[in-house]
Amino acid sequence: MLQFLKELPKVELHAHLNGSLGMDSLCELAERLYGSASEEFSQLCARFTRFDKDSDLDACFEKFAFVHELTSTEEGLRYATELVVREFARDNVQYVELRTTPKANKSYTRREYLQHVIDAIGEARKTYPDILVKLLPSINRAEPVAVAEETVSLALEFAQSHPDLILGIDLSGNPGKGTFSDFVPILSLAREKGLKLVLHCAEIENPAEIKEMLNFGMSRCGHGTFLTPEDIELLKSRNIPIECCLTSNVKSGTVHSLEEHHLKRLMEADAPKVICTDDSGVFDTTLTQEFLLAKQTFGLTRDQCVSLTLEAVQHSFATVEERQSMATKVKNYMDSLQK
Ligand code: 6MZ
Repeated sequence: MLQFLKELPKVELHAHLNGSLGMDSLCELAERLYGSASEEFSQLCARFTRFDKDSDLDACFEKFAFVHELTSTEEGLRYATELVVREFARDNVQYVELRTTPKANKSYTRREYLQHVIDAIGEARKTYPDILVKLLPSINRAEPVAVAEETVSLALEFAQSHPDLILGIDLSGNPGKGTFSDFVPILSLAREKGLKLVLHCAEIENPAEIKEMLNFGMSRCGHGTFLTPEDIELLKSRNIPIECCLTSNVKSGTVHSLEEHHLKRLMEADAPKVICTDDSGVFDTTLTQEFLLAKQTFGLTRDQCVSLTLEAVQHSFATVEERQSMATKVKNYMDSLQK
């Protein structure tokens, strides 16, 4: 099954750029930036200790801050982007929608941040032509609304110049911080102007906010851990998929164990769902591994893994032609196994 899943041309719809750098990539990045003999390099490696079971969401947000230090220069950001594309390509992911929060610091503005990521994706695709990459700029809900307004404005501008790359806006960030309603006007504007919306919703227990988000609507729902059976029925009736990130939820402590993961309830309810990594680097996983866990925990069959992949194809923001081509790759793979 591992080999089958590894070779399956997979589709990743929920991946944060700075969370998707695995240990090897982080070391490679640190080495490139500081040189392996430097004090900075040894200090960085020592700080990047692996997550343990007691980790919680706040601890994982500290880990992002660490990765952000490595991507705080143009060189670091560009190389990190290329490494992330490489990681997904090596896991035989044929399509990935990367999300990232444009940042401003002494090396770059938010506009330059996006430009560097776009350029680096272009470079990476030359080396890894088999993977199709799309970009969803993220709003960090812990930051002021003015930042979100700049992000949406940049996303709209870059969507004009790169209509095949920038497809939507993600709302993410520490779910315990910020207030969803503050972002409603800017998210509404983004949607009116044609950007798709993917919202982190129900990652923590907050019934009032969950209702507000569901009323507002979204193209896909990130996590959905604390959705009620009624909420799930509502999403099902609107054909809105829930992006399930098993390892992320367990390691960040929002779900107690794999066995208790809501993927089971979604399967029982026959609700739309996709399997995703979230932060494959920070949580030390791959999309192959997430499918394997779903198989080991809930007994997913090969056919169900293929159906979930085709479900992800349909819920991606790719064009009709791109989706057809993705589905064909899956079909060809399955046909090749019959021979
Ligand atoms: C909410 C998350 C997240 O944007 O710097 N992010 N937001 N819940 C999660 N579950 C664990 N995982 C990642 O990638 C890292 C950023 O993505 C968001 C956080 O804002 C994090 O800082 P970028 O590329």
